[in-house]
Amino acid sequence: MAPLIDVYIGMGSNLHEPLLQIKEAIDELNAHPHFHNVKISKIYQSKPIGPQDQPDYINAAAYFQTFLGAHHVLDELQALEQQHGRLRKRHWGERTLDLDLLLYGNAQIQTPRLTVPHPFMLERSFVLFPLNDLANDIHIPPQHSLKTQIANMSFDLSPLDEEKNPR
Ligand code: A4P
Ligand code: MG
Repeated sequence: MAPLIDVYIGMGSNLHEPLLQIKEAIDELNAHPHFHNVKISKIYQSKPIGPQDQPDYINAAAYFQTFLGAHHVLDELQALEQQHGRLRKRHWGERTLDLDLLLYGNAQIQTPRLTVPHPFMLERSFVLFPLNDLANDIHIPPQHSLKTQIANMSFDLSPLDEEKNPR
């Protein structure tokens, strides 16, 4: 039987009521038949990385376990993005819902469709601080630790108020 794999994903939105997009995505992850033991980070607001003439982002991270293969997980995440009518106007530009597969167990994957760990995660505070809410002993293959990576990173996110946070 396929092993149960620990998966971490990043979530981002900066169009069409971003907070609502993220909350709905959280509900969809929780309801997903192949995603087990779902946990969600705090929800943050962040300044855009990339083009600056776009709205601020809402970001969060999620953990779940799955028996699905990595490409199958990507299919499921892209299907959720599509359900949110995902618009992709430009590279690193505004979007209704972006779900990035950050870590799939300890795997290193490089195929035309999928690069894991996600290629830009190491330098992105809006990815690493939410991940740190989920677990602080995360290993980022091949040789990074989340703890060391965030030690020298400035905390430039704004956590949303508790009442806006789902959990
Ligand atoms: N793909 C390859 N590897 C992966 C992976 N690990 N996870 C492929 C997800 N997809 C992966 O994705 C393009 C293709 O990448 C997919 O078809 C998949 O097969 P995309 O999300 O449509 O790409 P994109 O939008 O053109 O660019 P990119 O580089 O993925 O954008 P990012 O990196 O997702 O960055 N600022 C703040 N503050 N917060 C944000 O959330 N997000 C972005 C987008 C820019 N600035 C931001 C934020
Ligand atoms: Mg993406």
